[in-house]
Amino acid sequence: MSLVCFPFKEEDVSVVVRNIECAASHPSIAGVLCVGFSKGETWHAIESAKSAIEQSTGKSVILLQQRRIGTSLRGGKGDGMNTALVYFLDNTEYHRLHFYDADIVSFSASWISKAEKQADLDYDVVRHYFPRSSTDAMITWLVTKIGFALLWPNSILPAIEQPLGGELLVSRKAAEILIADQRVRDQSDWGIDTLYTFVMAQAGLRMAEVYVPEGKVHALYGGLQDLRTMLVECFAAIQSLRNEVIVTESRYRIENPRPVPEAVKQKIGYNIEKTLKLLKSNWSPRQKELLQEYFDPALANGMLHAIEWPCWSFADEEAWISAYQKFLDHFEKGDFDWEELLFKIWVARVLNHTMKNVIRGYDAALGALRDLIWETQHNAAIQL
Ligand code: GDX
Repeated sequence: MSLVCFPFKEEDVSVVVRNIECAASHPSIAGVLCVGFSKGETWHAIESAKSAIEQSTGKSVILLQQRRIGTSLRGGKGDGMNTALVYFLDNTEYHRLHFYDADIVSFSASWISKAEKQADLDYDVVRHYFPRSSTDAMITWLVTKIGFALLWPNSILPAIEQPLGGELLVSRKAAEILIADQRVRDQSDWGIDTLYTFVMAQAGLRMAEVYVPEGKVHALYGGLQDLRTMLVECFAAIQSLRNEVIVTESRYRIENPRPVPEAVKQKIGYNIEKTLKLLKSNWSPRQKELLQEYFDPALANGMLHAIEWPCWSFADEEAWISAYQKFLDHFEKGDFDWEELLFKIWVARVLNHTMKNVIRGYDAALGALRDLIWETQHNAAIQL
């Protein structure tokens, strides 16, 4: 029997409670673990609903506040997920642990069944992937997948569809490997998904990806500003791993995707109007100096022009790969100017993708993203 963990902060309580009830009702699930950032409104709503769900399903609902497991980085989702790993390993009646974001409106029993069925074939890790809009997942595509392709082109990492996905199943073996790793325990922030995925590949775990055709419907972003902290923490996680090597092969299997639903194809993942203003915000003299000292002149000049008038044509695929390598060498997390430069250059890149590729339709946009990963991986591999 398995355990489901929902890490949560503050979310729509009706969605969270419904998801807990849905997981607890599943025949493969013996317990639902809710790991809260703090004892806020969502915590109290779960506390009130807990005994009714336990009575109606006959399963345990455990409510825990996340422990401070990392010591140096911001305490966030990483501490929440690692708290769940520790609980799972201490409670040996559970054989597998599932993670799901608590705010998924489209969550259903089939998400659990799919992962369980795949794990029955002796996979250590089963990850869910789903259709996404062509302007969604811009950290996944431009930061994580690019970083994996540049740094470990011959590993399975660039092939993983959604390496940052918060929906996955781990076996006891995978959980033991993850929590024994100091790098994982230290990654208490948004970088946790990167660390889990990286360590799974480095340890040669058997990994599968299952497809969820209905997609992940969840709380949406406004402007790209909402993603700034996640961007910085996900990039810093990749940067912290840049000198690592992967020598083991992992067994890897992926379920074929289905046609993408029209609603997903037509969705715009962020607010473009709000985002345009970000190009001219928060500039300091030092950011301009760093830009001119470290980055290609065409990109530096383009960014400086964008202070006067929103423009993005300079932030093409090639410019992003070149800038990414400069960031890998010089970026300093916690330094406001470096963080702002990473953020604004990424914003320009996302706008360039939107205006150049997305405008040509969903298939062209996804094709451009896939080509970028393929080319980057290929170029990095021949330079090894
Ligand atoms: N315990 C705990 N502590 N839970 C947290 C924290 C925290 O500090 N921060 C967020 N959560 C919960 C949140 O309530 C939700 O259930 C889940 O974690 C995901 O957070 P959300 O703000 O909805 O993240 P978002 O922007 O949807 O990103 C998620 O999907 C990304 C993706 O699929 O691309 C999240 O799982 C990312 O890690 C993932 O990269």
